[in-house]
Amino acid sequence: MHDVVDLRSDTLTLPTPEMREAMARAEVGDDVWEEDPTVKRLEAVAAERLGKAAGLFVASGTMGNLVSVVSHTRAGQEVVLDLDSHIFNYEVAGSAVIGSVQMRPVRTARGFLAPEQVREALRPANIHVPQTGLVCVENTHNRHGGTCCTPEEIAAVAEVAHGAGVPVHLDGARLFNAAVALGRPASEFARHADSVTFCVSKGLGAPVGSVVCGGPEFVARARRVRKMVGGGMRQAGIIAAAGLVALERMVDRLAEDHANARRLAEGLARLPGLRVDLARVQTNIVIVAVERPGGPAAAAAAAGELVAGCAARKVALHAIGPASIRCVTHKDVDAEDIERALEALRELTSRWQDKGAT
Ligand code: TLP
Repeated sequence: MHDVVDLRSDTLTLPTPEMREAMARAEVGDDVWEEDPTVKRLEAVAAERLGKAAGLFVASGTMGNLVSVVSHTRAGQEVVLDLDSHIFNYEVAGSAVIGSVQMRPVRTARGFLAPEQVREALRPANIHVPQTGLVCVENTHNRHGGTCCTPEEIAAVAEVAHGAGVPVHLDGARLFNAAVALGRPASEFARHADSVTFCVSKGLGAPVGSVVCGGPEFVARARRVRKMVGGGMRQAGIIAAAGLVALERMVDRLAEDHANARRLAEGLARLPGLRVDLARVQTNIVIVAVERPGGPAAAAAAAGELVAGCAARKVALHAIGPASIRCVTHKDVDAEDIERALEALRELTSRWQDKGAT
């Protein structure tokens, strides 16, 4: 049980005592000179887990995706990706600013491009059109509620992209959630992608950082781009040490977060005025739609009231749309906390019973 039940994001997880100890003891050097042994170890362990030749420690998932896009593409090329993807929506258009690439967002049913959609989006060799430089896939998918795609689905997309000589980048910020949920090693998801970013700072609990993995030439290019965007960190072993603990100790326990998300989703689905698509609750994210008679404005007002009412009860939620709330479970939310969150929402929505709950 925690003072505040913080369901806003798994980025809010705090480092474990073991991480803090590893940070205090970390052997360090200047990582721009490639002399930090702890960073090198994290990069090697990460690459091995993903079955890739090399890894690169970066400051964030956003930086990992940015250096990947820029390393794979040339200015003026186009990047094919899902309309709801994190790269397209929440990375401040960094790839457009730094990489001078154009995004080609495609609307998908579950957040995952189908091979036919990739085939349709690939540009022909025509003097008028931009050339396709990269295809991006996100797993688990954030805006679609932590849904997973299988290694086979990634393979099918990659087959089309590679057939046209186009590389594939996997935004695997929460790749280990997908691996645990589907019971498949992370390397199976990574196998068909040319590069993968995953975060140690989300459900895995480290305070800072992500690792980009790929082939040696790609990682050498990505290292230069990381330096260009100011991501060359010096004695970064201090934070990489926590990343190693995250990778070595925190992966299997993600199953607890998934069980808590399911408990929360099932409880929320029973409350009046709330709709949860239980089939989409596959990992640690629950998306709740607020539905009220009176249309979108009434639903948005009700969602705002719920978030504020929960905050007053020390339950922190995050609105991701006018009438849509996201709850993310993580290591600092336990089963008792889930009950407290449900209790707060039960109390708040019970007022709607007599007002024609949908
Ligand atoms: N997502 C954050 C916010 O930016 C929305 C969150 O709270 O979920 N890819 C995916 C799929 C992500 O969900 C995120 C973070 C990132 C990349 C970026 O990672 P950071 O925050 O480390 O830059």
